[in-house]
Amino acid sequence: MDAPGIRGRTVLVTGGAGFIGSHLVDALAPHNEVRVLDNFSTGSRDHVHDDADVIDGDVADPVALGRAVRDVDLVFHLAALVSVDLSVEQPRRSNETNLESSLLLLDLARQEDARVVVASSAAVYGHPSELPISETARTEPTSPYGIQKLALDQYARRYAELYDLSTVALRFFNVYGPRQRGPYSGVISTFLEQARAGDPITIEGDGEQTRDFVHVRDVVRANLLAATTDETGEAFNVGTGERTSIRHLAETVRNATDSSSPIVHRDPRPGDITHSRAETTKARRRLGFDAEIPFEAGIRSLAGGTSLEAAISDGGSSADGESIT
Ligand code: UD2
Repeated sequence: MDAPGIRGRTVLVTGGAGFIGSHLVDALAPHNEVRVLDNFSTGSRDHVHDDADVIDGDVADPVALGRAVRDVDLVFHLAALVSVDLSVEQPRRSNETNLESSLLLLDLARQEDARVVVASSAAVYGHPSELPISETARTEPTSPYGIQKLALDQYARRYAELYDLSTVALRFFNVYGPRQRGPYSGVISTFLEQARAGDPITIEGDGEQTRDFVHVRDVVRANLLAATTDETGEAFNVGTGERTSIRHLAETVRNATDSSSPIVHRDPRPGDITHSRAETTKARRRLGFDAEIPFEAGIRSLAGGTSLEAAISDGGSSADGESIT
């Protein structure tokens, strides 16, 4: 995907070797000077576009961060310790990466007068007080990770007001797509791996819980829109507005991979969120963002090596209805 309207800029993508960041860099690199700051703890060099300048460093290192932000006019801040479990085990360590570094980044961006798009999360809502979840819903995070993302989200918005810094916070729902990997990568990549290996597909709990799965290509588009919108100082949900049950997901993955893996159940995850689904009106009206990749097509292309375009034109869209079964 190309980055319409973003040309000739000097752009920093923190976490640019990671799952979402590397796709964003691919969209920006053809027409911009792109710098990537990544410590390669979970990201991969193979996923970084050849034209990007790579700084191998940690966002928690003020020297590396200072170097990365110098002379940029746009920052996408995606670097984070994304493991919720790790944040529970080591809240201060994850706070250092997810919040303290982010605060320094916002201060450095002020010096450059750079726009900052920050990766917030549906984790800010905790157990939702309403469904679908609007941006004004109660925020009651259930983990240090969620608390850190909420603080970042609020800092970004307040920096717009207090210091006239152009910021946008994007609250990602359950993002999936190519290059998602590793132990914290989420249920879709876990199920795909299990199905491909012929291992049991393990549903935690009864599988009736639901999520709003949004394809990384849509998430990239939301980031690009955030880079140029006049609606700064705001937080936007980035989801599809649809819900998919984990049971339906397991069946879809099994079919898409032609796998004969059994679908099995184990204990529910303690404290699991039962339902999560984005209210998308604000993002549609004010950011011009509407998710375009239908869930079934997204899964089929991921599973089968078909291009997303082919999978979409093939049909099987769930865009006009909920894919819950
Ligand atoms: C997502 C985010 C997390 C945080 C959280 C906030 C991802 C990968 N994680 O966690 O960072 O923002 O939302 O609420 O997007 N499941 C199974 N079998 C498995 C793995 C998972 O049944 O092998 C279930 C799990 O119990 C849960 C659902 O699938 O009900 C989704 O799990 P997840 O870890 O992909 O994502 P989530 O929503 O817990």
